Amino acid sequence: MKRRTLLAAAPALLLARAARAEGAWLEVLGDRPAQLQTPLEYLDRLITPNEVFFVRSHHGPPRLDLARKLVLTGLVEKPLELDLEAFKKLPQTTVTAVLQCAGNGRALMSPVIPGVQWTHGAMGQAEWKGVRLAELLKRAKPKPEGRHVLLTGADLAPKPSTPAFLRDLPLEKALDPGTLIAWQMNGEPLPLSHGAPFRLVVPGWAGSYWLKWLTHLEVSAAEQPAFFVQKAYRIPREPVAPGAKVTPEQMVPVAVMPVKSIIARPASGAVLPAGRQQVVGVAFSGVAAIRHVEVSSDGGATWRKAKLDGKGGLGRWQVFEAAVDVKAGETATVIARATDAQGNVQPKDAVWNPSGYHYNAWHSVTWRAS
Ligand SMILES: Nc1nc2c(c(=O)[nH]1)N[C@H]1C(S)=C(S)[C@@H](COP(=O)(O)O)O[C@H]1N2
Ligand SMILES: [Mo]
Repeated sequence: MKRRTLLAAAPALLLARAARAEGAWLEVLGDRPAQLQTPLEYLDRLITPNEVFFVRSHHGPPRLDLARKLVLTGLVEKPLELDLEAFKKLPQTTVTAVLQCAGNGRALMSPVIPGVQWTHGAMGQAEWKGVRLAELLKRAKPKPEGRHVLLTGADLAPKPSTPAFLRDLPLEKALDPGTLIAWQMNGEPLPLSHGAPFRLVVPGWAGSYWLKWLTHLEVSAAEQPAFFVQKAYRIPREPVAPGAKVTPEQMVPVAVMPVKSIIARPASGAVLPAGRQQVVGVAFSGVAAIRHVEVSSDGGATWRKAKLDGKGGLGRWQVFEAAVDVKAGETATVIARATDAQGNVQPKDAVWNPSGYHYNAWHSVTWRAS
């Protein structure tokens, strides 16, 4: 029996463990805690299966505790405390959205930047189900001074000197009808690695806002003062030269994801039969829906539109497809370039920044026809 078939016959829990432990479907970029990347070949479809969905965290998961409560306090008239059962009784909403780490593509920036060396696979799209954060806030009734929602998860820093992963969501984005507290991912209860029992879903914004293992939301007048808001996940407002000094005042939070597309297949370096090949990938923008994706076979001199599949929307990816003909013995290099409905065009080169965030340069693949 092939290993895939063997795994398919195993109970779900075993399957998840086997897939992760062997790294057969997720590329291991780090361990203690695990940093797992989705292989490029899976980024050719509207929904990324849970078993191959990238995993990233700073301190690793807490223990699985499905009885852990969700608390909403701070500047509110009526604090809330809910367990999963009570949470499931609130009005449920489903949102399809891209979760992408701000550091996706860091490995492709030059000069080299320290940090997890993600190439393309620190992103995935899932159908998230849960309760709108706006719905919870409506019940809790924020006081007029409330401007931020401070976020705490159950994952602990490994030692007291390491900062905890505390984050902040501006109240305006918390009230956005797309912002959810999810307990389901692709029709299944959230896996522990993706935040069980509760995680935040913030369509259009980078993964650092999608807090996992969520335990505490606190409405506050001031922004979260913690390390991971004030020092990390920031980018210079204006581009800076590598090595240049950047003052804290020049930095702004990494939030909205810029327009981007990547090609999932053919795989670069492949030798394929001569004739027609379909170039397939995904495209999205945190600003607006995708307007179109174009491909070029001549280094960007001329472009033609690819076909788009799936529903468009802010922070939601669509699959694109374009046929490319290559004669025997020739080598093809195909570039993809996405444009969103606000007119933002994916750039040839990404803007280098000290932490390697928001990489969105043109992606190309090269194959030879035999
Ligand atoms: N509690 C908690 N939530 C977290 C993190 C973390 O370290 N702790 N990492 C964030 C980052 S940086 C990313 S990119 C996403 C990754 O989500 P995933 O592992 O479900 O793909 O989770 C976010 N939520
Ligand atoms: Mo991230």
